[in-house]
Amino acid sequence: MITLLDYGAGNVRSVTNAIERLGETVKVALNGEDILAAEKLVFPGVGAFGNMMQILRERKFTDPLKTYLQSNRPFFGICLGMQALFEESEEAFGIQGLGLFKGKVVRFTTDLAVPHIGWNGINIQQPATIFNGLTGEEKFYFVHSYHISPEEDDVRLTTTDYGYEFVSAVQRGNIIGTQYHPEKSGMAGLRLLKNFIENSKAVEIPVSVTAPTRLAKRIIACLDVRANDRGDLVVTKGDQYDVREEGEVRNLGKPVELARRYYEEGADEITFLNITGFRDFPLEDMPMIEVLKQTSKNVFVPLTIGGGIRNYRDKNGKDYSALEVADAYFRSGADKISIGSDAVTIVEEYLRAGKCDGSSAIEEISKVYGSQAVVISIDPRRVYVDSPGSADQQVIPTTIPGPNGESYCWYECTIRGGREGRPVDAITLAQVCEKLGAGEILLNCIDRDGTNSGFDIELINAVKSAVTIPVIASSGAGSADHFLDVFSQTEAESALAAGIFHRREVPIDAVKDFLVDKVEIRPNREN
Ligand code: 1PR
Repeated sequence: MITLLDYGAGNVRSVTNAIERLGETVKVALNGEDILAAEKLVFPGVGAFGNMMQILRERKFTDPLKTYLQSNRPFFGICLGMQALFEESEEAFGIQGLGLFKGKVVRFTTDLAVPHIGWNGINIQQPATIFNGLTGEEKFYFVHSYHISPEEDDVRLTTTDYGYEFVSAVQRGNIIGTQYHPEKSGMAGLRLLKNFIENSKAVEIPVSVTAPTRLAKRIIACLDVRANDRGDLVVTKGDQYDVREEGEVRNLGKPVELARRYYEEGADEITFLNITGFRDFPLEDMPMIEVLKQTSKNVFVPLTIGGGIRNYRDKNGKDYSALEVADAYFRSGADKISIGSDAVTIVEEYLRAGKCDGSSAIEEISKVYGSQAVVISIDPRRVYVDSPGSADQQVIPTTIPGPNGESYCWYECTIRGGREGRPVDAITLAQVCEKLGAGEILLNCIDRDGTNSGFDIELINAVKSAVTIPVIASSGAGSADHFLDVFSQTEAESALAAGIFHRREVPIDAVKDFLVDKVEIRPNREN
């Protein structure tokens, strides 16, 4: 039996699912006695260091945890669960960690996008049974803005490169911590967990330090989900956001089945968008929560969910915060939430008031779950203008002339699934959202959506160069070449597609086969 430390703000469902998939049972530690009684303890952490330590203290978990760790019984700390083992973190000055390891947690200082999100490699620094059965060449899923900086060299288990080399896992005796998420790292991650569960004593994988590791460009499958006219929840797909064909909502499959197929074909991430979320309330729309729960049982890569994440008042006058909606999604298996329409409203308010007060959904959710868990989904549409000065918005030159030969444009943000245009432009929206604490931009493009005509490279370059957080290029993929275009002509960290995957026009594994040796990717299929 594995004891799982759930302090309330992490996605423990994925870890539980992964452990159960490996045939082991999970008991959640509800109090200090449960921690002290554990035989093997897993501590998954997602969120923010200060919030985590505060909850651990409030629940009186810290002393039992220290006692457990000192007894050298098997412990696996994941991400924040590893960072907690250190003395302190730059993420929360003045708040003490558990202090088992000397050193602190520091913010990335690199020109690359922060958070460091995606699949990166490891260089193994000391022999460890945890890597039995692996080659050391695998990539694992990372998502963090802070990394550990241990003072003692002998605890370094693996290192990873992102702008510079940092320690990505530690080990001392039976205590192991990884910055990467084994529960989100496909078969390689499951193997790590299996070795931990079985307390594997077989051959130890030797030290393998090859070349600097490289972050892979991610290929993301997106599933737009809504109820069709008969009330069945289906994956649909729009043509410039129009999801109806001959009056009927297009039905391209069942969400849970499709997500599993994409995982097996090698998707690096799966995104679900509840496309009627702007009008429905997710906590009443339980099918989406169920979709997440079911998907996370079989899909061991990151899951993002969007649609309807905002403050809400139900018909009885009861108020729910966007944070509560996000809580429900995280607890159902989501790793990131994506905010669309509400982000536009938040940014408009910010621009009007000239400041933020910490109460927006972006600020509240990123404070609890960390900025890496907050994606902003932008649904922009081109507006052509004659000259840079003819609009108040951020205007860019374009090589694709407008209907009247215009050679400039700006990107109008929309809400309610593209139904309503707003005066704020996509570049400004991305910049303000980053300031408020968003960790990633999902950059759609209504003009390209469903057209198979390729990504809007000009839009992606304009937004990517205006922010320091990762950008997901979306809309328009029609061939494997389009992925090469977006990765060679922009700095986008990942590319998302829907239609070509749903229709099997170009499956994910075909995209990856095409990109091998041209772009750094995670090549493995998951079956
Ligand atoms: O506004 O917070 O409730 O979130 C609603 C979410 O639903 C937003 O993220 C918005 O992008 C999405 N959405 C709303 N209506 C539609 C629609 O299509 N009618 N889907 C919609 C947007 C966009 C993409 C799509 C790519 C790739 N889908 O993510 O998957 O364009 O498509 P392609 O490869 O086939 O070209 P809120």
